[in-house]
Amino acid sequence: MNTVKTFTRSSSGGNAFASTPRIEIYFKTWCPYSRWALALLSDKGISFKTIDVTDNRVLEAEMIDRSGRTSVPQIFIDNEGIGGYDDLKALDASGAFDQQLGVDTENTPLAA
Ligand SMILES: N[C@@H](CCC(=O)N[C@@H](CS)C(=O)NCC(=O)O)C(=O)O
Repeated sequence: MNTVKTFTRSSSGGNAFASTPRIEIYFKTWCPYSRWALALLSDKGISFKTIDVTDNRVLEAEMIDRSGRTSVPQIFIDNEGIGGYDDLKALDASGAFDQQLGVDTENTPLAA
């Protein structure tokens, strides 16, 4: 549920269809935490939905309703709120985010 089929690289080096999580981010243009979160997501090379709540009270209310928080950014993975930039950064640092994205982080060196 809440996943999209996408063509992605598999860890074996071939190509395979895999389910990637649906990522959404509510943000404000002037907020540095929002910019850092957007940059982190962009660096992953994944597609994600951006929701600009800078001057949009309706969408901001939706964000608060869904997340229970008033600060931006608010990030959702498969409809589940994970929090803001600090939370995304921690998830990424732990390797769990890449795992959810199906990214190979092993960096196995090539045999000589
Ligand atoms: N720890 C949060 C900090 C986010 C934050 O402080 N955002 C500011 C704007 S840059 C904000 O929304 N402040 C208003 C509030 O906290 O309600 C994160 O990493 O996302």
